[in-house]
Amino acid sequence: MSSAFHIHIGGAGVMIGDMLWKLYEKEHNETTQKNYIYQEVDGNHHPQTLFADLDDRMIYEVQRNKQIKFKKNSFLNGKEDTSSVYSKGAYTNGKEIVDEGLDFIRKQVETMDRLDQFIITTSISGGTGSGFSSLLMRRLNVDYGHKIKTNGFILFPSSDMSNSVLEIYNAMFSIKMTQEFFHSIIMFDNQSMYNVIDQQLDLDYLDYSHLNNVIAQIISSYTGLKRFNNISNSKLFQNMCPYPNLHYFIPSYGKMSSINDYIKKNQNQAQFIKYLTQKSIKLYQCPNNPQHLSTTLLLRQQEENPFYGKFDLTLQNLEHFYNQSPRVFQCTSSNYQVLSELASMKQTGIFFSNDASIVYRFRQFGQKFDQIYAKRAFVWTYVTEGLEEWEFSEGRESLAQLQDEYNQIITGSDYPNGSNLNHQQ
Ligand SMILES: Nc1nc2c(ncn2[C@@H]2O[C@H](COP(=O)(O)OP(=O)(O)OP(=O)(O)O)[C@@H](O)[C@H]2O)c(=O)[nH]1
Ligand SMILES: [Mg+2]
Repeated sequence: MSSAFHIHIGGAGVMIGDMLWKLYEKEHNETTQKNYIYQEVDGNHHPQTLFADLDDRMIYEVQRNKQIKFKKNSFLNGKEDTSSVYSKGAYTNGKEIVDEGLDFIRKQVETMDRLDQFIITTSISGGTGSGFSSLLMRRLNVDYGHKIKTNGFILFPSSDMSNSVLEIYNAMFSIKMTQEFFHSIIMFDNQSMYNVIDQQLDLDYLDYSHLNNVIAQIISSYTGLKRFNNISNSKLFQNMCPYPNLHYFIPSYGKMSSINDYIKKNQNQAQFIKYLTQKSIKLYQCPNNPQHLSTTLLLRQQEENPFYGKFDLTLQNLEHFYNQSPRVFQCTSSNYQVLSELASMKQTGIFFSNDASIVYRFRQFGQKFDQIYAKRAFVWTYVTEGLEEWEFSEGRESLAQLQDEYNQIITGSDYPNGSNLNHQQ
């Protein structure tokens, strides 16, 4: 029996983790493979996880929930957050607690059956989410190397929201970590999620809990393949990477409904797929058209739906590089909700795309960075906390290299229609 270990880092990462474990708790009775994420001691199930933050406020929020039997060594905090400075997370403040964190992970992992993956949630705009994640992931990589898959569900800076200078720097320093220490990255940004949720739900207000709920639902369906159905998910993302470095995925999720609007009618499957694959519900939005290198559809409902195995023309008609058909996974379980104003749907789906159109966002992100770095704004803030100045260009070069790799595929001879694509570079 394989197992997964969850690591939630920084304020946003910890709150996403909080939502996720609440959801797992709701799903507990239906979960057949409990050891995948829990350790069982005397009939109690203890989450195999680490919540790590440099201050204790969010951690304290998680600990308030006494229903879930977290272990003591699932919580790691320092004395003070980073005030949004990567280098405090990666060097000064982070250094004080990283060994303890690794020890907490090791002790838990030792009790697990056969660890096959780490699942990480974090926001790389934050100083802890970027800096401490980079430090911890580098150290984990030394200890666990390439034996264990590392899958990140990661918040990137939004494109239009007024990102602070520090958020842009933090995210730029993190690109290298996403390249070197992760096998797959599922990308989100708050603004895209706001848009998609607002489009699907008619709620009076939206806050972080709604955004975190969406990410939690996606992770839950992904681990649900194993937890409910004992289907291995460990190659799901790996099989979507034509090249190992191109491991960035855009998810779409639907449908959501508030309890008040819930209409109990079956959705037509073809329309449902069409809905899920439309551009406007991506949780990391790019203005240009999708350029799918590979895609996977993950559906969740109580009974397996044979329709998707036999007749997935809507999917096959999606334009793909390499003429590959999308793969379809079915997670058979109810769709639980933690937020009481949301309805538990009969069916939900996630459409994951390894979508080369993200180069647009990478380019935009690089330009923002260049503008602020040209003025050398706040460089001193990072340097006084142990960062070497060459790391600014190292981060930028990692991004440029990644852009190049995607560009080569889009314009390369690999794809006969490459030159006709609506690619903006
Ligand atoms: N989706 C979502 N975003 C959040 C949440 N909390 C904060 N954010 C956003 O995530 C970014 C990083 O914030 P945090 O995660 O709080 O920062 P951190 O990693 O703890 O880093 P420091 O506190 O600066 O040391 C900011 O842009 C916030 O707006 C959350 O619960 N959910
Ligand atoms: Mg914080």
